[in-house]
Amino acid sequence: MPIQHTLEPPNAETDLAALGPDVTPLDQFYTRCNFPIPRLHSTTWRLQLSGAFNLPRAWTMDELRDLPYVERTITMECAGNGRTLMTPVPPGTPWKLGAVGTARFGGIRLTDLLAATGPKSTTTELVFGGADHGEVEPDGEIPYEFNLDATTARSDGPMLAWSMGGSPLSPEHGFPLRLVVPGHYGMRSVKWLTRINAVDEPFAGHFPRKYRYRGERGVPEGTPVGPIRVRSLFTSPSDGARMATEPTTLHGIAWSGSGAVQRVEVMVDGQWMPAQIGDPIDGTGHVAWTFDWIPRGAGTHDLAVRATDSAGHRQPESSIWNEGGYGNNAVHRISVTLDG
Ligand SMILES: Nc1nc2c(c(=O)[nH]1)N[C@H]1C(S)=C(S)[C@@H](COP(=O)(O)O)O[C@H]1N2
Ligand SMILES: [Mo]
Repeated sequence: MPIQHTLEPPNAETDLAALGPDVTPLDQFYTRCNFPIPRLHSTTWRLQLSGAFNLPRAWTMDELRDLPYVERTITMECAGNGRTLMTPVPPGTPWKLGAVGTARFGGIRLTDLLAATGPKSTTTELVFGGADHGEVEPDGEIPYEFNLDATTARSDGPMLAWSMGGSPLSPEHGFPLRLVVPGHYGMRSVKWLTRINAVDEPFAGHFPRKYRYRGERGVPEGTPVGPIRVRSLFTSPSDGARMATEPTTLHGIAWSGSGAVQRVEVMVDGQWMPAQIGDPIDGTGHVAWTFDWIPRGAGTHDLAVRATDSAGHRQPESSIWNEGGYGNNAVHRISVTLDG
């Protein structure tokens, strides 16, 4: 069952055993809500385009459905995933490692909507607005809003999705329409989308100001949190498992926002060895991996897994701290006890 952090608004993460090898079961998919869920009706709902569009107007769901339908399998991960493994633990939702999931999204390409509405050539960013709102420090009452640079917005990846796993989006995942930006941490994938504003200067709203790397060794101060950092996880066995002393297959998943996963290595008995990786299961090079382990003997064994992506990024050996607790992609370590 998912691990519930708060009920109102719902924030819950997935048990690692429910991740992989393919899509995440919908009822287990992690949920991250900053504010109460807005209850929207698809008949009265509109997507209002404003700012520097040639055709700034409101779209109904039926009008959006006239654009070419696409379906894509996409891995989403919250930027705070793994926060509680940093020392000291930064403030924020106390995610362990299950704020990640893979789903089949259905809807339209953002670029097709932009082709139909023509943001002016001066547009540098699009600001996506959700119908949810609430009180934050120090800004007071604000809606959820996040920006996306115009180049990424016009690329083939981002989707406006109305379905997930073949069903209409559920209220907690953004009904009736959300943005999904593959390869970027989840905060950019605005749920309950009702507004897109085309602007020609950097958007300085609360959330893009908050989601920055601050105080992280080796990263320029204030770098916006962006692409998902390469990461791998054990999905079975789970940390602390007790098993028989016999050959066993270790299972897991690996993904990256800046290139396909190229290599997964498992450490047993203090030595890194290659795991078998399967075909990519989504458009961002997410894979399932296995490792056939022949244990040396009974007792407690420390295991670790790390991935390398096609851009050459490899997971760090241990967590690298920052103020917000974002982007922690340290090597995943578990220990299992084999009965003698
Ligand atoms: N409107 C709105 N969109 C949002 C959020 C939110 O609070 N409000 N949370 C964001 C964050 S931080 C993440 S990680 C993802 C989570 O999407 P999910 O709940 O469908 O898994 O939604 C993003 N989009
Ligand atoms: Mo997030």
